[in-house]
Amino acid sequence: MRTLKLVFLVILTISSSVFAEARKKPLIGVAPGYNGSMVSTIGRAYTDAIIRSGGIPFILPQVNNPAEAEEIVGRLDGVMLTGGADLDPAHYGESILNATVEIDAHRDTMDIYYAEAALSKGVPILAICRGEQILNVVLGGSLYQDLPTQKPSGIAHRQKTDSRFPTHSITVEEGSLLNKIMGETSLMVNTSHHQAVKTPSDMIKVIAYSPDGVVEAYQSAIKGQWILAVQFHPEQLVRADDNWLALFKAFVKACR
Ligand SMILES: [Mn+2]
Repeated sequence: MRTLKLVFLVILTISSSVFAEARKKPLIGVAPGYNGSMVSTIGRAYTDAIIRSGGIPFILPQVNNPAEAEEIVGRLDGVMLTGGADLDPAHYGESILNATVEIDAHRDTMDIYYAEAALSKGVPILAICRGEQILNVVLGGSLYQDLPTQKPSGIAHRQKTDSRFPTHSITVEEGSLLNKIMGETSLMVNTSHHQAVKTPSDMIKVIAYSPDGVVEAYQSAIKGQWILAVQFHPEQLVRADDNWLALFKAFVKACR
């Protein structure tokens, strides 16, 4: 009888720890911006979206070299690259086009370390706005430096209205990751970007455009790593429209 009790206890302990492991929320690195080179800042909307979707956000610290970024990402289940200033065009072999290009060299360095670490570790990546742009550049693509002069159109890609609400449409490729997640081939999105993908990297597959032909989303062209990159700001849209939670939930699920 005592042996039976003991066996039962052992089974109970093992199974409960197995289930606890399965329930563990994924830990997701979130790339912040910087106020100088000593202070990190992150918009709450990014971390809220991860929390609401069942993940635990971890604000990526400033590091001194790629090895430190690799070590940190090695402990994480996913990486989210976020919005911010323009990229230095030197990263895709161009010089600064005009005075509208406002770069942040320190942020470029940190984002490139973390993007490369996330690619080498193969963890799921959700790249938003500037994150979408820098990931394309890290993978060998290029950008429009100043969208209004290099690709003028009737669409203002820097909306002046509340970022929680959409202002332009996008067409989404049937069968793409974004189509599967949102269940639509046409979506209304917000827009707050100065730059955009010009030459897509060979490693990515563009899956959404705005009506004026600007790249608004892409996924990995190679099977194996979960990558979704969007030019719009779902972390703001989700504050007003719960439907957008599906995007973050799909990311968090991929990170499990
Ligand atoms: Mn746009």
